[in-house]
Amino acid sequence: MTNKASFFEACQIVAEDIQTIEKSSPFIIFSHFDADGLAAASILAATLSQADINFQIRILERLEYKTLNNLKDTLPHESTIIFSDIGTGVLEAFSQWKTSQEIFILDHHSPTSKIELSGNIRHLNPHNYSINGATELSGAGVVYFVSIHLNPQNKYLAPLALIGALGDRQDQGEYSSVIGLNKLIVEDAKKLEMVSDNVSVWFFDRTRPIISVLRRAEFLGFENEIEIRAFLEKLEIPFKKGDDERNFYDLNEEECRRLASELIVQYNIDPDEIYKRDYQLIREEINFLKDARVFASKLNACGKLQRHDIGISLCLGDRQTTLRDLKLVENEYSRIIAQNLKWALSEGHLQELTSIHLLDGRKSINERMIGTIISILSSRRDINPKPFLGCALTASGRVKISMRLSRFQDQVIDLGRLLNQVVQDVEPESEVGGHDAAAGAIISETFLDDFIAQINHLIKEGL
Ligand SMILES: [Mn+2]
Repeated sequence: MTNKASFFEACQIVAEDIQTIEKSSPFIIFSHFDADGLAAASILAATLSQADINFQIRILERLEYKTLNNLKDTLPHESTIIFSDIGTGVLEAFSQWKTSQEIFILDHHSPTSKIELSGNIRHLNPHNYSINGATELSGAGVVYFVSIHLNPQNKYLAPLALIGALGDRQDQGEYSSVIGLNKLIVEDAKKLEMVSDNVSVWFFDRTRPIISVLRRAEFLGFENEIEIRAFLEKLEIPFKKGDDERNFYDLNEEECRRLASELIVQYNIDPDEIYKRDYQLIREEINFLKDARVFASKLNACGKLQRHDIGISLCLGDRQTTLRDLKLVENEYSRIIAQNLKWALSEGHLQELTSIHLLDGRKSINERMIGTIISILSSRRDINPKPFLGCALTASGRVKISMRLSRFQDQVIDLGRLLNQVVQDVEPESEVGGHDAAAGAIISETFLDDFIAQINHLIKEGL
């Protein structure tokens, strides 16, 4: 049997188990707080409602051994518990969970070791079928395949599974296409005429005025709006329509092509940064939500500001009060980003060490924001291209480390591996996660200086 077929067989078994379980008390869903986790929780919510199963949703920022151990005692004995986009990281804690509860772990994070679980704890993860959960299927995708095995009519949830994959940056194929099982999800959505996927000139949030779209694309390196206006004038691309600003979608095909080729030829921008597979949610009535990547970014903002309720209502289709609430979330999110960036770029807060940039945000930046802030810094052309390391304090008094490669550096470094290696040396019991270009860890504050020194040293030595 192919990997795919055995994975689907496992989805089928999970679906049957969910169907046959005694449903005397509501299911309890624990999901992750990022876009993928919120999309996964929403697919579960839609699936269980349709099957007349009562449920509650709880969103977690992370699932540590301690969190899971505390949870154990608070959950009703007869409940069924689903973990989505979360759980694989603490399989060992699950293996010690002696319980009669029915537990489902539907995750795509990479398991660190093979662990035997008792029969009432099921762990469904593409990695166990040689399917790469980092690039080929997200948490929402795993839940989606269970959902359609429960009821094939649930294929209308495919756009949410795609949003989850994009939220986890799984668009790593040619022209930023999704690959692997994610592609089957796109096919399902296309058959239902819910998604289109043409390759086109792509910038973030094209419903905004052209100038502001280009200004926000930090990697283009425009210094200010005057420069962008001059650029557009030279190309004879009008940025006004009467008194109104034209938005990016107003550009015709020819104008898009002219703009792209100028950026590629004269500004040396990599074509892969400009041409992308454009996943459009055709049935979406709200313009700015039609771009699935933008949709994912909105969910992400909801997660970061702990307004999971808004994210989930958005996924479930509420376009009334949710839109108003979303606006408030976005304003607040932009305000926090602007404030943090201003802080990072003032008075030497961003320090340049021999081989990394260090942003010590322990006193100023929230743990949920540190990754976002260094991601933005890492796409700026005006900062020397080196890896970025940011840190912030967690609620439990530990230090969250986030690392990103600069968008402009040539040196290839697997940051996930690097962090793992240093953690093994410094504090082996810490949590680490991530891949080549983005990775993170949570460590004790006592080890922080050591940790940074080692990373700086290892990169200098070429690892
Ligand atoms: Mn995920």
